[in-house]
Amino acid sequence: MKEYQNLLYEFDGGIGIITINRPKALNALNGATMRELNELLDVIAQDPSVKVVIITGSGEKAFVAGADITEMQSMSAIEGRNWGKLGQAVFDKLENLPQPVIAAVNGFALGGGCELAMACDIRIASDKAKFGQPEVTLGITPGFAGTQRLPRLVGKGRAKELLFTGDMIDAAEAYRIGLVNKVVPPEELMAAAKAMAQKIMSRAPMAVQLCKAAVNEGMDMDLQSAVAYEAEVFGLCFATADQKEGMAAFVEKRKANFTGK
Ligand code: CO8
Repeated sequence: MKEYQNLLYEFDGGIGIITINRPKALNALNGATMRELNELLDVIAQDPSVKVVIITGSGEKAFVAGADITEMQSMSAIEGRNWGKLGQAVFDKLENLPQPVIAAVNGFALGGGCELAMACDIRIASDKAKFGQPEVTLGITPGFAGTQRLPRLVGKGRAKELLFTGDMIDAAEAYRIGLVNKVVPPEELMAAAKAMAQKIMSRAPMAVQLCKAAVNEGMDMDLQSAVAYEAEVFGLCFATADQKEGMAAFVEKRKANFTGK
């Protein structure tokens, strides 16, 4: 496995764990980190041994404290647009990775960090985590799809409040508004993320993958098209060995042994 400058990658029994690793800059996303993440996601997408991915930040303080402000400070309009497009493309790739992705949010998730967490399928936060989109305090809008994913997760009104004020919220409030799925003490964060990964891994892999595709594709369609898409996906499950196994196991009152076929 290739060594990265700004990322750590480990593989632990079916779980690929990506750590954004620039703790001195609170794991701020610079161009080099984003390009490495892009490359690593391509590797993971092609690796069937990775069943679930967890993304976290290095150190105790931050998940990711945003895009790297020192790098953005002198950007021209065109460079800013290209930087936004790169970030959007990488986060799109993450959102549509075949494997489920869990963000283990260990600290500040601000700006691009909140956007990174929102591009994951599920967010588990330490009770020390803080979330926000402080871009307006810097004279910019979010540029890695925060204006789009935040309202889809928490609703327009709450999203606009966070976007217009730039306020930070704590993990309890993030949970209350539906921005995170679960809040745990910091020392339990990785165990909680791995436990959820294990549970997902125990389910029929193709069915999980198709659920992800149905939600992601369907959310961008009108309801009628989306439910029609779901019917196709549902039908496809009946072509898998795991559907036969899952239903046979139920009828025979035993635990299913899924093979991902
Ligand atoms: N970029 C670069 N460096 C950073 C960043 C960042 N986003 N955040 C923190 N750092 C650095 C600090 O500069 C500091 O470096 P040094 O030790 O060399 O001075 C180090 O990390 C530690 O940070 P602090 O000393 O500030 O730590 P504090 O505990 O005092 O404060 C905070 C922690 C509150 C998280 C504070 O660091 C902070 O406010 N950071 C910036 C948060 C922010 O505004 N993030 C949003 C950035 S904009 C963005 O993400 C837009 C994404 C889309 C862009 C698309 C463009 C088209």
